[in-house]
Amino acid sequence: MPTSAQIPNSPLQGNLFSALRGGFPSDLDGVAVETDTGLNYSWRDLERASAMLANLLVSLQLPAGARLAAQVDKSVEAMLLYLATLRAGLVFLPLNTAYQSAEMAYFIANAEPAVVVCTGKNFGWVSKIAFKAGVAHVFTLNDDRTGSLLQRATHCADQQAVVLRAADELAAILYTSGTTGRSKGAMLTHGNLLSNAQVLKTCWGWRSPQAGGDVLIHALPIFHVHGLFVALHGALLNGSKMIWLNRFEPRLVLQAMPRATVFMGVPTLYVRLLAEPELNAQAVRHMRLFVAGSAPLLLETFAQWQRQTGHTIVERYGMSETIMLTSNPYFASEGERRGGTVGRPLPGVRLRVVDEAGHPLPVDQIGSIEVAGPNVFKGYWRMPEKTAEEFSADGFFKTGDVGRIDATGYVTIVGRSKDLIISGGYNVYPAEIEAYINELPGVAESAVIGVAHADFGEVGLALVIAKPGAAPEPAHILASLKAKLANFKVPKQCLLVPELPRNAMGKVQKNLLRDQYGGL
Ligand code: MCA
Ligand code: AMP
Repeated sequence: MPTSAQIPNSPLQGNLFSALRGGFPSDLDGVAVETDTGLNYSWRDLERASAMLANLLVSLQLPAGARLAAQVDKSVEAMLLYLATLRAGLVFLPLNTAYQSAEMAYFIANAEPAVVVCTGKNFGWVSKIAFKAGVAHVFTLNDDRTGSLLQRATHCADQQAVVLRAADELAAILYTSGTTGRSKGAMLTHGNLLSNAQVLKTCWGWRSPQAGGDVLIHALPIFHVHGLFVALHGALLNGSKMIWLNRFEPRLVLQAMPRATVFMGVPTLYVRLLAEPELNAQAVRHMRLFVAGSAPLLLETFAQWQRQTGHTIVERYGMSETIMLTSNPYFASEGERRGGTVGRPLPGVRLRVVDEAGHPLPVDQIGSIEVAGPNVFKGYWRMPEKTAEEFSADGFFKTGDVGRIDATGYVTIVGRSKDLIISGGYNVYPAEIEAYINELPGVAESAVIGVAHADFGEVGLALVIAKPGAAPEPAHILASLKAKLANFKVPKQCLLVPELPRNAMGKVQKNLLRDQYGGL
């Protein structure tokens, strides 16, 4: 892996969009994005359409730092909205399309966006929440290139002077749920995002268009770090074409592979691709790089991918608060790609493992992972105390992940100190689900734990104690949760139990529950 000194020294000053735009190839008429519905967007299209949308946003005359919240289905136009938000110097707040009204009401009240963009089908309830919270502008954007946002933007000029932003100004806020209380908005700056994108460009050997070029299969959602930043920034900064899938569909990915070179996915995507009989060395012959992350990649999946395709997946590790932290080497000269590990810290990232007192631990000892570097976020939105709690006295961010570093610098994540379930690459915080369950009639208390799942890696299991004399129906409990929460957060199973094991402090011992029910 290159050292920080070898990372290209592009200026970290300025608007991230300008740096991404600087990566576009000189021939702007070439294809930048090809969709599965047969549409082609040239680099000039990306430049012009993002300028038009940015001009629309600039015309709203919003103050610096104003937020634009988007809960829209994946589409090229949704990606252009992100680029336009950067261009206009506003702060992008992507929201998972699975979020329902209570979740949306919280994000909108907490972030106080000036602009909300939602789908036409959700306009009724989303605009109600937004207007009630004082949002001045609500637009719609659908994945078939319709909606008021595009209608309004068609009247705007297709050239725009990118609004200047300093490296430490906010580019995006990503909400990440907390182990206690409500979600926290991780504030990422233009500098955070650009420095990380530049490091990954070098580490993963992105091939410039002059050197044959790369083609990325973009199959991830664009409301989280993996799809929005790691995949998208990589392609744009390198001037690489994207084969754009609005939904992950294994057959479409397989069809795209003969024309592509790079694929990024959460482990569930690899598990589902492995189930395709056509996935073999011939199918991936044109590919050069497979990246996995967001959740632990099972050794079994890593090894089966090697056997079935002849390719070795590059597993990397990241967080919403830090973007990417470590990666297995891409170049053989920098070491082997080791399954079960997340590789070495990226250039510029300082990563240490500490004991409970915060003292760094020697090689191979297990402890809490802490990190520092240009990629580490600015803090949680309007939560200075929470921010202070999550940083050590000497400025390292406490990831909540537990791991070790071996003598060769490879990091292995062995668990989490935070009570978190990662299901199909989405984070689910048991505390949030338990709070909903505990409010249901007939429920005394509950505990939600993660259990192994062949497809999603991990899924939630709800263990519920009934109130004396009550007999709440597990199926009703799950149905009630489905009506209120994003679908991926709903536990896949619910069991009534007589008691929950507790330690001397009265805290539920989830490790014991995982031992007892983990095999379900
Ligand atoms: C869908 N379902 C899920 C999940 N997704 N259940 C648990 N976990 C999930 N992840 C459920 C739905 O509730 C629904 O259940 C049923 O599965 C089918 O839903 P559908 O939408 O059709 O599912 P799908 O399209 O097959 O989606 C599965 C998926 C998707 C493609 C794996 O979850 C996905 O795109 N995951 C990627 C997430 C991601 O990008 N993570 C990166 C975060 P029912 O019918 O009962 O309602 S960034 C990050 O973590 C850090 C920074 C990092 O390191 O990258
Ligand atoms: P998020 O807050 O959604 O960004 O999720 C970040 C969390 O995902 C990290 O703190 C890790 O627990 C987990 N994670 C990301 N990549 C990996 C990986 N390669 N292996 C294990 N866990 C991972």
